[in-house]
Amino acid sequence: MNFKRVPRILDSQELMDYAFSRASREARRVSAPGARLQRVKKREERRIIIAGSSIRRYLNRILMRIPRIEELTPFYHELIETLVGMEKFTHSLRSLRWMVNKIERLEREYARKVRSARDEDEVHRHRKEFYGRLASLLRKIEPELLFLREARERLKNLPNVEDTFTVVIAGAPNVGKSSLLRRLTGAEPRVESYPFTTNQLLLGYFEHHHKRVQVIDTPGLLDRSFEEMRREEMQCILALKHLANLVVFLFDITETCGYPMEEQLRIYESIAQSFDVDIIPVINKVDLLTEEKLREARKIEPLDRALICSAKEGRGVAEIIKKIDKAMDNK
Ligand SMILES: Nc1nc2c(ncn2[C@@H]2O[C@H](COP(=O)(O)OP(=O)(O)O)[C@@H](O)[C@H]2O)c(=O)[nH]1
Ligand SMILES: [Mg+2]
Repeated sequence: MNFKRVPRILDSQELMDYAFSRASREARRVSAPGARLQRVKKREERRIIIAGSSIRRYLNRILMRIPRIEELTPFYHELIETLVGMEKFTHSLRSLRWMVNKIERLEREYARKVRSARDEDEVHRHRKEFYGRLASLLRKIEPELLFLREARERLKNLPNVEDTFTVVIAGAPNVGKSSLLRRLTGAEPRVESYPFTTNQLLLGYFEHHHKRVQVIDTPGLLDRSFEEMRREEMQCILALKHLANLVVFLFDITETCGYPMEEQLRIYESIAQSFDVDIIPVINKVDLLTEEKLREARKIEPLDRALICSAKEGRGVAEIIKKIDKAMDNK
């Protein structure tokens, strides 16, 4: 899934300049034997074909390099819907396809007219008329071209995620999400930007029983309750739910993260309500905990069934992997 490969989208004027100047350049090289009229015809026919086909080729390149809508995962589908609107997007692509066919027909029609013209004046008249019709066709798709130009800008920096079993780590800031990600995947995460926000996604991978697992940490995204979010931001965040097969939600009952349990539980609720996958609650920083404190915390739902771990020391991480493995089997 990559919009970076889509070439810069030219507007109708730029497209015409490009096509007409190529056509003149190439037509000058035409040298046909025989009578002057034959030569003029050959040259003008060439101009028509080069002008039309260079526009068609350019539009086809765009169409080919834009990721296929039918192959988009629900995650990207949702992001495109939020960022540019899926309906307008598919409409614009349809217009481009229509334009390619239309130009091809026009090209053939006018090439034929030029070939059967009776004198030079007629040849030039047909060629000029073709240019005029081509220009007005291109002006017709100007709104679609401008829309696609803007869409490309917005979509070229979408995060690169894999379509594989995905665990999203959530929880308040400083509870240990990034530490756990590093523990699980044994590496520094890859960083990807996330649209509409200044936030990033951190991605890591591990293999368990020959199955590949993608682990995502979402600093600044899934670490607060959703009440205070802007609409677009919210929608982008909700796109994450299409990505997640499982959520690991970290609690820090020592509250050294700076967020009281009340707030942490509120964030948990937000996520439980908007993600329809299993959430594994995990109490982190167990190395700082007394038995007493842990017993006390266990009285609150969902901590009663939480796993315990220390992302710092590695304790309990194997149990989290076991749970992930079980969730993969049930998928
Ligand atoms: N004592 C202890 N500290 C931890 C543990 N996990 C994370 N930390 C510390 O908590 C702070 C925040 O961790 P980080 O992984 O950046 O949290 P995030 O903001 O949720 O990604 C860092 O100083 C970590 O070293 C743990 O299990 N035990
Ligand atoms: Mg972090």
